[in-house]
Amino acid sequence: MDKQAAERRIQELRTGINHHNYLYYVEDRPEITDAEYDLLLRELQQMETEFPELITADSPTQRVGARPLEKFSQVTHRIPMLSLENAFNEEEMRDFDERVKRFLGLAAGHEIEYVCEPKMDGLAVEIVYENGELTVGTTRGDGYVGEDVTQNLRTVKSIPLRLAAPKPPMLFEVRGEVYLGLSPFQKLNAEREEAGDPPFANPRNAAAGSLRQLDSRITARRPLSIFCYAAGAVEGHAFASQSDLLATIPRWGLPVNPLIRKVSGIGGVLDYYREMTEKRESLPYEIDGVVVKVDSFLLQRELGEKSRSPRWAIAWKFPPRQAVTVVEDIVPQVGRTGVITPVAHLRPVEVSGVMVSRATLHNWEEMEKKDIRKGDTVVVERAGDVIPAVVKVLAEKRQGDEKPLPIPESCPECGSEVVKIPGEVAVRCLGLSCPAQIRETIIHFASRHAMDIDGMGDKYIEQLLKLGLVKNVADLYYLKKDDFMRFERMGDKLAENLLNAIANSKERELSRFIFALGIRHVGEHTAKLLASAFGSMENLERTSVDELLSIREVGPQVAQSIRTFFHNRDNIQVIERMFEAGVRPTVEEKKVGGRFTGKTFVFTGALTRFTRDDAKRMVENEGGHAAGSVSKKTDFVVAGAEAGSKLEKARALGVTVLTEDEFLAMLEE
Ligand code: 3B9
Repeated sequence: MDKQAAERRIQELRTGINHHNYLYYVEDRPEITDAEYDLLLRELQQMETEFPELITADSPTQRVGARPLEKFSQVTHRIPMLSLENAFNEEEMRDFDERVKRFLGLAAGHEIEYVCEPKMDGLAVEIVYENGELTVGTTRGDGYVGEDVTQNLRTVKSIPLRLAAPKPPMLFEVRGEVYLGLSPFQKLNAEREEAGDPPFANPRNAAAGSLRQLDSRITARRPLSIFCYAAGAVEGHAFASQSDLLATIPRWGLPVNPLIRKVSGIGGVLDYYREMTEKRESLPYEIDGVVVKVDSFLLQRELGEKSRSPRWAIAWKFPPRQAVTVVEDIVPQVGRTGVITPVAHLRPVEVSGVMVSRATLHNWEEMEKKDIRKGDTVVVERAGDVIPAVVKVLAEKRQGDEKPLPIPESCPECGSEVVKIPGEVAVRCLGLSCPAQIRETIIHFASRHAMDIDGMGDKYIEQLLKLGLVKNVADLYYLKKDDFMRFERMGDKLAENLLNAIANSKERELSRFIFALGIRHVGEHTAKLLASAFGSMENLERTSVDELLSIREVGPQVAQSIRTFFHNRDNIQVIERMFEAGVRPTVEEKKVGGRFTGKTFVFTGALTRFTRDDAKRMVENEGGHAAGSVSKKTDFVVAGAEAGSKLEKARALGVTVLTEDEFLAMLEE
């Protein structure tokens, strides 16, 4: 290819990639699959290797910095990044509304226009665009001086390296919250525990830790996101109001939380707060309150600032999801990879509507640092995790007979040697045939996100092991009806259902199969990467460390772990036996030309004809997208019984509402 043709193709690729990035991160309705996106990026990378003189700083390939920094340099914010005053109840919120009106000389009955925003529990940052190009990114710091984390912010995929505006302003400083979603947070912590690194206490700390990495390659591996909510210095454009700002910046390619709404008066604020309190439980990220801002910038200017916070905004915090209870016991629990975790058995207590009776203490180092002992009275928190955590001990409640749990000298399940690897926090059982590890491996294999063997719960797996009917995952595929009939309380129908569920799992996607194997450091995401890069088990089994390392996002630790797994003859044999029993992992080919291409669905209410996971799969198989909340961009809302606010919103926006049967009929057309 000559240079001119290369230049054209490179430009085309960059425009395309930026467009798909925008559809994915700002509009939340991708039109191509991850694999197709990867292909575009790889072609661009290839071309830039061939024509290095054509590389520019805003090329989508230039997100990860060349080398780690020694330290972050300090940057003074042109306009201070203020903090927010807090309100903790309705009364304090009403006081705020009255203060605003009094200050502005408005009648008590006047209804101020407010913009209500979810308060993301993340890390405030500022990103500077000069003539449309991202030049500097900083943390908030103390509000006046922050740290230059440009290299790291560039790795956040939802942050555009160039504004999408045709005529971008000369200077645009945008502010927002960088956060880590709940599911990436849980995944990250699971990986860290497996690797023997201390887990993060909450998504906020994980986001902060990720953004403060001197090596941006580490940040790049953490799927951070951003929602923007304010501007700093702006030259060459004027915004009239907060709602004007928030309507404009998505058009420039910057993500804004779709739950933000303009409301009238304190009544509107109260409704919004109540709605978010409910929504909070089902959001894919943590919020810790709502932020209420006077919409008009004219009024904002009139109100001005107090010493560190504006008079025109307030954060109405949610009550913390904490409760006080007693640690009745601390029990060591052996996981799939042999890591032994201390788990607190608690006197059951309700934490904002959910009964909690167990809490993970993560590891001995954590437990000793917090000095948690059997018998202690503790504060438990249900934070960004399904598993509650112990926040702290109420030392003043000690009687004197509380006992710490020492590191076990041998595995509590198999008696094998236990090691604590220096530099790691994990305590591991070294037993190769530890029944706990085998049990957890099989439970993982059958679980919903792995082979999804419907109905095959922990209890059945424990019975299969106890009766000696299975010794590894391959044995599942050789079970007969009579084997199940040996269980207590087992009927014909149930046994047949279980056998069918096992048989149905034979044709799961390759990525699920790879994930199900439980290879250390290979989570769902890595399994998907491997499946699309190798396309078959045979290829994956034969691969080299170098070949693995050529995959973006696969580091040395992961590559080595995969090689070690397939180097083990027992593992290969187990896989072979599954294939002999008819297990045929399928290679996923999402349809681009599917009947739902470009369409967004939202499922709400009680579904009876299929599960939410099934629905998502059906939509994605047809090239569509299943979203969590209703917006202007939603094409269809499928409503089950007792559908609530989402259905209302759909009606208000004029979105087509379908019954479950109507949805299924669309698939058959
Ligand atoms: C001077 C959400 C958070 C948040 C502000 C937030 C934290 C802080 C803030 C940002 N979540 N919103 N908003 N959703 N966690 C309101 C404090 N704003 C500023 O820092 C700021 C500071 C300004 C403007 C914005 O100067 C002005 C310029 C023009 C008119 C008035 C003031």
